[in-house]
Amino acid sequence: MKMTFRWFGENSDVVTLKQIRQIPGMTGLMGFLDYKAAGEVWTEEEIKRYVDGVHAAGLECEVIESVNVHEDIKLGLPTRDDYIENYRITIRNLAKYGVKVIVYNFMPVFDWLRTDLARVIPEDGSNSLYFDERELGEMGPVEIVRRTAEGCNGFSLPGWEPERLAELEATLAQYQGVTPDQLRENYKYFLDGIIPTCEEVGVSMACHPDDPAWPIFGLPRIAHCQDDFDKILALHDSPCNGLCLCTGSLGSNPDNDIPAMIRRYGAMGRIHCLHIRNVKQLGYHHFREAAHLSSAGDLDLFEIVKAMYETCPDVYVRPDHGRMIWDETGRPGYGLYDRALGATYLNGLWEAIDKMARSR
Ligand code: CS2
Ligand code: MN
Repeated sequence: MKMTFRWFGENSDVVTLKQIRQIPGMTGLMGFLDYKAAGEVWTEEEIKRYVDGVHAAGLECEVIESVNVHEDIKLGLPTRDDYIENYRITIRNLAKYGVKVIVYNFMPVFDWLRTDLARVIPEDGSNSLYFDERELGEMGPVEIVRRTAEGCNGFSLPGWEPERLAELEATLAQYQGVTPDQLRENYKYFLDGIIPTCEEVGVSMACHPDDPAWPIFGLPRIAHCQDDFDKILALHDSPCNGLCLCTGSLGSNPDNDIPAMIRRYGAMGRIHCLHIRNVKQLGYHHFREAAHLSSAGDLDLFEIVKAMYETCPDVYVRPDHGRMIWDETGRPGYGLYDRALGATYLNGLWEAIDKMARSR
């Protein structure tokens, strides 16, 4: 397990590399250039600047997140070939600076979606990201986007680039009538276009699940359960076509057996990284994000780490979102303290599982 942290870059994150480096056991980042629009080439110069800064802080940068896929690719529009070519150039550029895994998603329009970015947890006064589908129905997509933009304390959130959101209604209209099978066909076209490049330069693609783990606003979503992942991996059969197994995203749906999924895809060599966090179920399609500790939510983190230990022990991991605790202010979901506690807890589970396995 290589413990990493999401960092948004020095102009965009209040958390510093020095702070990240001081978290026990932290080896590197899952890095991110948050100002890049979907479809743009990530140039060598900007990648070099980012990676050099990370290395200078004593951290690795072998995983990059959110190289976002342009909607034209997901929609299968004629312009997709240009965007796929840009994606290939970005893969090559990232590989030149030591990147081994790229985390992306194939969700139409939105990255993760919540109805409240700072819902107070009554038991202890901390707050966390929260979702209640009934609120979503009342708000509609445009209102939820406005609220998310207002609630994020002036920070950008992954996948919520302003230029994409400006065109929200038009983009939503383009998806009218697009079926899950059509989306999958477009996904295959994308993978067929990029995976040979990945194989050539030694980069693995890691598909992040839909979050929450079901369709929203009538949009097709094809990455939120085992059946979906089986289909995605079959779209282009290569070790470079893999997964970012996010326990919190998948865990929003209690039907997903996450340890079993880790075992299945870990044994196949198709998990390239994990995002680990806990979820507290509050009702049907209603949950909040919880502290990592198993007893704080509904996921069994011990079983999750054990499944990882047994099937994909060398994988990159990061604590996913955290709560806001100890009066910290910052980007919702991406504060320092709770994510650092999460990393420490995961390292503790790992040490215990490892020592127990060795002492047998
Ligand atoms: C991540 C996603 O931080 C997060 O919530 O789980 O934003 C993830 O990085 C993207 O979906 C990948 O494109
Ligand atoms: Mn995640």
